[in-house]
Amino acid sequence: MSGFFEAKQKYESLGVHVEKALDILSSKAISIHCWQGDDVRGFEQGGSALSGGIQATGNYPGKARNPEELMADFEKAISLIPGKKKINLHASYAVTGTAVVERDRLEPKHFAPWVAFAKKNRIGIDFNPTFFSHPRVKNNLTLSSPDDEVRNYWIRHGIASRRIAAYLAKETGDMVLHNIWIPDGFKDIPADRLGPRLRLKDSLDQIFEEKLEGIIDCVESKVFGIGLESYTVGSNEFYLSYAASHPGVYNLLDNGHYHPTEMVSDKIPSILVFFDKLPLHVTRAVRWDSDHVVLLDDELKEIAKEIVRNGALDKVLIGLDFFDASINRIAAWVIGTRNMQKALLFALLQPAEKMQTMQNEYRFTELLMLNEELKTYPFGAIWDEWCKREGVLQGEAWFKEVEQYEKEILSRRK
Ligand code: RNT
Ligand code: ZN
Repeated sequence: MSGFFEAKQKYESLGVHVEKALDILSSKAISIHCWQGDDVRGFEQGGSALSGGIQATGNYPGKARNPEELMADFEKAISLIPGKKKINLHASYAVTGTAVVERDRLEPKHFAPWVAFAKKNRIGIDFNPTFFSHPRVKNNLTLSSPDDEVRNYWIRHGIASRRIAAYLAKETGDMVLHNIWIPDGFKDIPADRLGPRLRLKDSLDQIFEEKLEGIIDCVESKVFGIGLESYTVGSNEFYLSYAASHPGVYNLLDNGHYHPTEMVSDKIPSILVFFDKLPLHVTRAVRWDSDHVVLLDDELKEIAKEIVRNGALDKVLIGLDFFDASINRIAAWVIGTRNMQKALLFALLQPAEKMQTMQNEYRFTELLMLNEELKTYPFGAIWDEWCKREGVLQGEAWFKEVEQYEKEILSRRK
């Protein structure tokens, strides 16, 4: 006996509909980023050194070195992850064979193998243009560059990427989130803070000009990057204002991209007041935007609660964004994704209405009490049951499979 029935009764005595919670959880897709599998290197000429103010630290052996390896590793990971999944790709993961293809010349055909992969695994795709780790990034500037040649190159990359995203949508029959993040910024105090932002606005306007079917456009802000500590062109105010004034463009929240005491969980309901979609990059920042593997910590639970209790599971597009190169990368995917799902389940098992009533009736003591009591409710038994129903290994049993895979496959990669 797993204790599921007792656990279910306990939640039901609070008015929580457990079966409904499990059904909802099964239908919510989590977009898993391909770039945890190879430390954000991509496939261009065997992979590029990561730049743009982000860093994957560590040197754990066995990272994927080519499309075949990355696809195999990803398949291994998703076989251990319950529920609905998508794969999130970057343009730098184009499959071009031996040909060197400039980023502004990328075409849908370079992603045909990913379409086949998605169809085979019955998952959707999300897509990102790659504005970093490339010689055409001059002085850490792309879409805001004062150099027209540089700026136009990256505008063309953005345009090409949206067309690829539309192709992926058509092929998979699923909406594709197209997310623009650029590294642009300065290490030291800039002489001009407005000019780069005016140029970025103009670049975005050009990129978004073409009307395309099947894609959801979004822009991702940031507070600072490594080596770009003093100024970020695409700041929070910039992109939120851009999205608010450009219907069809949404503002993506990455919870590693704010000051440490600013909480994305509190930003979610603010944005939901004004937007019908809200894309997320869920990550874990340790002292800086370090992109550690997502844990089932208080903020993750709070993020999930804000999605669930506001009835926003269809509006909030959950994507993951972490890259730890110091541990087994398949385990990183499995741990991080399962934690996101655990947080959603934890939220789905809350008597949300009851608690909202307590707030509205000023019963704050009772609310605090219930919040704390819920923390020791038999959540694990419900989670295990869901894993069982989804046909994936429960508890820590999945790790044996990763160890086996490491022994047989990853350890042979040199
Ligand atoms: C960087 C952003 C961005 C990247 C990925 C690889 O700070 O979070 O989303 O992590 O696109
Ligand atoms: Zn991100």
